[in-house]
Amino acid sequence: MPLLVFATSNAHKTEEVAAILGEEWQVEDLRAHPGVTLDEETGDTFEANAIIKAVSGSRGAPGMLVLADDSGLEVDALGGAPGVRSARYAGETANATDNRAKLKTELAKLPQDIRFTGRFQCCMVLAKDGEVLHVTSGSVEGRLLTEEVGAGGFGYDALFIPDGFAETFGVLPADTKNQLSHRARALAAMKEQLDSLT
Ligand code: ITT
Repeated sequence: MPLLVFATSNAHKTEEVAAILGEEWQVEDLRAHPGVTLDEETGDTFEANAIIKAVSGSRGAPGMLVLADDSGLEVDALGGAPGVRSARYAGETANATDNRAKLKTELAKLPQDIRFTGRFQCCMVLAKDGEVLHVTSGSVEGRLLTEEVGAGGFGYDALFIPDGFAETFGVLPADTKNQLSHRARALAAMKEQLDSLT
């Protein structure tokens, strides 16, 4: 089974990527590669930050295929926020609970008669030995709730209902999320490239 080093500290992302790739790839994240350090995410776009993570990660894991994911939530009524700052929306040391609380606070300041449309975005970058091999992206449109529903998933999942469904990613089964999410779509495009390398 070929090995893919996933340059993330977010175990939820790893769980999703491993489930989507299935038996064909062995996915190991930074927990299995504690010596690999990633450069700071200083980019203004998902792509710029995914490139930073993939390139720096691949320099620390010579000869290995390294994948990075930069992702986040865009809310139209908030001008696209939290966007690339999704992981740090409530502050540099914020956790997911803090970030959801901040989002609920911001949404509560707006007129409540509008539908809060938005999307999850994901950019994935594959790199080896400091060189970018391939870049893909994916998104999933939906709407935001002002109160959490469901305990599944992670991050903003309990506040997001994907278009075509009546329940949040916090309620929908992981299998369903993994068929239609931003991450699933970016990874489906990346899979062709991965398969061509084995
Ligand atoms: P790494 O940088 O180590 O990969 P991270 O969680 O900091 O982990 P990002 O910088 O890409 O990753 O930030 C992504 C944030 O966007 C994440 O922390 C969540 O708040 C949110 N997010 C991304 N994908 C999500 C998903 O599928 N469900 C819910 N929230 C998501």
